[in-house]
Amino acid sequence: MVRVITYGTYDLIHYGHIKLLERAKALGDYLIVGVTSDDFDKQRGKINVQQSLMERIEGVRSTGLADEIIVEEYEGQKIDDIRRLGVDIFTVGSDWEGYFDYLKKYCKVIYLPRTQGISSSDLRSEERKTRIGLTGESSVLRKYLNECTYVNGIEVKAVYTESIKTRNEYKNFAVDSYDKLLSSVDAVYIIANPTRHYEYIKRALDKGVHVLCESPIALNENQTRELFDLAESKNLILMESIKTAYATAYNRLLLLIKGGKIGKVLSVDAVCTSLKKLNPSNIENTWNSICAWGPTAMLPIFDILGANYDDVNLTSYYLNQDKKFDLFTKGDFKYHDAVASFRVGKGAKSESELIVSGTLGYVYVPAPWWKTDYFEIRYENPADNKRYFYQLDGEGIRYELVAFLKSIESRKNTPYIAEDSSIAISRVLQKFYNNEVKIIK
Ligand code: C2G
Repeated sequence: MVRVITYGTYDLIHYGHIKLLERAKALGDYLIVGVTSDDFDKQRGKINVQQSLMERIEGVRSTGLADEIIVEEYEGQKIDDIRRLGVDIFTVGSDWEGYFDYLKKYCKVIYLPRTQGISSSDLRSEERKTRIGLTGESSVLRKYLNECTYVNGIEVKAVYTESIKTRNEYKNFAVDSYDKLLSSVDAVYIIANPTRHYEYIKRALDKGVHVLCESPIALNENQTRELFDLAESKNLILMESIKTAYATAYNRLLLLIKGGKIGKVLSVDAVCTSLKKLNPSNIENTWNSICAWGPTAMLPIFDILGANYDDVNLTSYYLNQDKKFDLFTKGDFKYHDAVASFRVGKGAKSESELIVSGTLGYVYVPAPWWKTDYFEIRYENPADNKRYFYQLDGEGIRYELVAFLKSIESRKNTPYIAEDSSIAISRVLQKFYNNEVKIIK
């Protein structure tokens, strides 16, 4: 019996895939199809896959051509599979010509002519692309402009920045008013001065435009609640942008903690510092420490312990007497059965790590933990320590944009940042701006 194997994503299965499977089947007597896992696709840069692994497996099964279906999860698995499953022939479409010649040591390798004129990515982007606008006063806009190119189904239509100088950098995208931008897009990404976010978001939602806004959404709890209610009433998406939430490693450490790997969590301690040269003459347009880093630092606290803390105390070291710009802020949370802290600073430097302490062990994420691809779970006996690595491309921005697009298409808010967390972040910021803060200086 001649055993044949082939692999693929098989997203939105189409006749190109089916013709490949038919010819693969005809090469032997038994056909094994390896369908790629979501993680493996992400690792190899396929971030636009529309269907889940199970839907894609079901698609392959429905052709009736596969005698066996397995999941491809890691680089190099093909060699394992060929040896383990006694495969005689490996085959794949000619778009991979030469790429798998290394398998000739283990079995026959045949490249079958690819079917012209159809591909999953064409099917994906056949639907009207979501027109997105970018607005704000930050170099991060350039990053988003670049990251949008990785996301199928998104088209950048307009960029609005208040400063003419920055606007000129975005030549063919630049528009000279925010209203003009809103009238030409379906969705907008906002990274303005935090004091302006509420107004920018409200104007977008009032115009029926979906919103992805750099955290904080607003500087007080009521405004954040009001904006989420407004979005819901208009069947629009309002999504908070904290890139860390979309990093695979961060999401995996949350799952391991929730699965009890370190026992009961007693403390979450996050540090985010980045010493920046501050320009005192432009300080009102500069993000202070608690806005620039507070949401990121608070995210793991609320993701792991929830947003219903009993109390929070803030201690800040201010730039000057007006107490609006903190160079450094420490936040201490008390929960009914745990504690948490964050330390953030644009005028201070510390070890920017994340440590989650539990009754069985702890999670250690090295600096810069907020864009990490690596973490450890450590125990009393170092021999039991475990290390995890998950590739992160583009600091998580492209995954965030894919999540935003999927939320718009499904009209369901992203599960990555709970609305309660967004509201709790605004509540803490409200405490800061109400000067309910102990002062270092
Ligand atoms: N295919 C084809 N004609 C098309 C589209 C795809 O013959 N119009 C073939 C591909 O060459 C591949 C299979 O169908 O052999 C599945 O294609 P994809 O789902 O796009 O997956 P891909 O990432 O190309 O799979 O490690 C091997 C790769 O996973 C190959």
